[in-house]
Amino acid sequence: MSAPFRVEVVTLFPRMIAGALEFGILGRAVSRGLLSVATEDPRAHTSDVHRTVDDRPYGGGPGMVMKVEPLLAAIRAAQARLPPGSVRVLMSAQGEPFSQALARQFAQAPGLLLVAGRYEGVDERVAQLGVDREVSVGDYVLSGGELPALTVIDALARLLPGALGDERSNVEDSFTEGLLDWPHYTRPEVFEGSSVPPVLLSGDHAQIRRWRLAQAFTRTVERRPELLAKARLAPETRRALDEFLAARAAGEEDRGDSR
Ligand code: 9D3
Repeated sequence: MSAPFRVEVVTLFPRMIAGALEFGILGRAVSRGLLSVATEDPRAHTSDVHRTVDDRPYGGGPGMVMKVEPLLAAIRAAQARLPPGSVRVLMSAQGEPFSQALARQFAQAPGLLLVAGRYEGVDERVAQLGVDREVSVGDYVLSGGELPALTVIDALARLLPGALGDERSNVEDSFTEGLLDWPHYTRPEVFEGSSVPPVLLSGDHAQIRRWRLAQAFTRTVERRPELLAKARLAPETRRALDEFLAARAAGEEDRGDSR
């Protein structure tokens, strides 16, 4: 058995990280030895009686800024436990957008160090001296970098060989990667007057595959058209999409805006 993928998280709230690692696929990846996550608390790298990790911003203004010394010391302590060449990432609303492509990149690295900030921000010298890149999980305001760090860990863990148990999940994903999912149903067949699409009960697996693909195409075109351009599709899926789009474009005049 190979060594686990190692992640270090620098955080003032280590229990936020530890708690999330108990559950689901993440929990199983850890208990199976595929993933190992450790934390380093900057507060352990203070020397004053108050264990100060924040201070007032130069230039004034509201809020506090995370001090550079405890944060850099924590980063260096965590880095020392990781293999050389591990990627160091500051979770930051100013960072590049996180994506499946970045998750794939990180999963290929020897190890990963994630820095989660709190307060109004971290001293810019942490970004300059302590990390290799900055990553955001989306354009909304959170209270700190812990949930973003967990988002990265979760996406990465799913890519580790053996993490999903059923490896088909990742293989099947690869056919429609970058598209929105099709609708899912389970029993009962009718619920409050709403029925399961008959094709799913037909037992005709070729038909079911076609229906699901068409649903994925329709939803993606209608909800997230920008995804289509960068979707990494298998050649057969790409061909089916081109046919779908051609048919849709041809049908557009009679259909108008009523869809
Ligand atoms: C504009 C003034 N501040 C908002 C009241 C800026 C701000 C400070 C600290 C915004 C967010 C945060 C804490 N956020 C993160 O550490 C964070 C984050 C996020 O908020 N959104 C998306 N991705 C990330 S990664 C880290």
